[in-house]
Amino acid sequence: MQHPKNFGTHEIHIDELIERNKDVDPFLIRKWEKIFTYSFDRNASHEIEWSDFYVCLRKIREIYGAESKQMGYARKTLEALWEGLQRLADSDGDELVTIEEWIGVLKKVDQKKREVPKWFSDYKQFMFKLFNVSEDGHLDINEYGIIYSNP
Ligand SMILES: [Ca+2]
Ligand SMILES: [Ca+2]
Repeated sequence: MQHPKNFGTHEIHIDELIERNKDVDPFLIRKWEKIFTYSFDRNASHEIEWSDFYVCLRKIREIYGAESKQMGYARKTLEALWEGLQRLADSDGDELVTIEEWIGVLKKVDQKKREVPKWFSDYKQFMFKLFNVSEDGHLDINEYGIIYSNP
């Protein structure tokens, strides 16, 4: 799999991010950075790119099989999610979403209505559907662990 040109060149310096975003509560910056790093940046490249979603897809293939319904659904949904995220966050169009671009998006959303972007809820809903969570809406931690364990 080909990586975008600047893949892996964006290190995250949390103090600098806080310094550069003085209009945002440092607590929020730290929180957003954690979401970025632990929920999305699956290959620890310090950017979000298609490979991060692909890691997830590969995991699903391992669990359910390449021809499974889950796999078909996951592929379609993850591709759409990645395209959505690019449109939303990748302001310089280099196929990498950096932490700066990420914070830029969340900043806008958070200040307007303190509501998560539609993209976020779509992603969460996707994970819910895929892993068949219990009806109270809480993700089964064991099922969640499968996908979020190390590749
Ligand atoms: Ca990444
Ligand atoms: Ca970018």
